[in-house]
Amino acid sequence: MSGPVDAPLPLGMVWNMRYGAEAPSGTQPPVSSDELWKRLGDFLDACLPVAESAGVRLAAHPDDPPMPTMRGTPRLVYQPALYQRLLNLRPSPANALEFCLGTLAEMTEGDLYETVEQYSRQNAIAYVHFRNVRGKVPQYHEAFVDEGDIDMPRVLRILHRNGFSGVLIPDHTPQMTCEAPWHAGMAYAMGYMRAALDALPAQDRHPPDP
Ligand SMILES: [Mn+2]
Repeated sequence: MSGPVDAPLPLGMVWNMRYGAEAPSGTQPPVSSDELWKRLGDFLDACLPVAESAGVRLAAHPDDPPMPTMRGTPRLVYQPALYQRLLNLRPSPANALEFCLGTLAEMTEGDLYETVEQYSRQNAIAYVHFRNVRGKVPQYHEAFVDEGDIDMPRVLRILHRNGFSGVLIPDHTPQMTCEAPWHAGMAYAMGYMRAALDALPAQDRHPPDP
């Protein structure tokens, strides 16, 4: 692959965000995957003790789109198994996952339902990005919540069976042609989520926290 996908990031930018307004011209030097994982370890060493003492869970989103590299920069979590590497790097209740179903479904390896099983059984999911897609990298489309490749009620059944009691939030959806293109898509997803939760078999439901 070549072109803009491989163009290195300018200094002072991280993806589409500028963090250094006074940065000189030029591009960021390359960094290895091992170095990036080492930096993540350093970050977690600094943040986890504070999070643990404050009762906060750090929740890592997978890299979206889940490619091994983007613009010459390696990415951390671009296959489902790499979530386990992140958890194993610094095991802690505060080192948890922002479990983005859409991004996980875009990944080329693994079975999505086994992935939900694996991480919910470990109580590693802090919260869920509830969205759907069709296809996998590099060819995929973001879809409405009920028209993608993921069987969303099946995901909910696994989460409930494993006692997940965290939050589901809608993630990006296609925009509709109306006066509130973004909010209409969100409302559609929210209504779907409410109905899907109501439709869960009673025996799968986790009792509410005391
Ligand atoms: Mn997401």
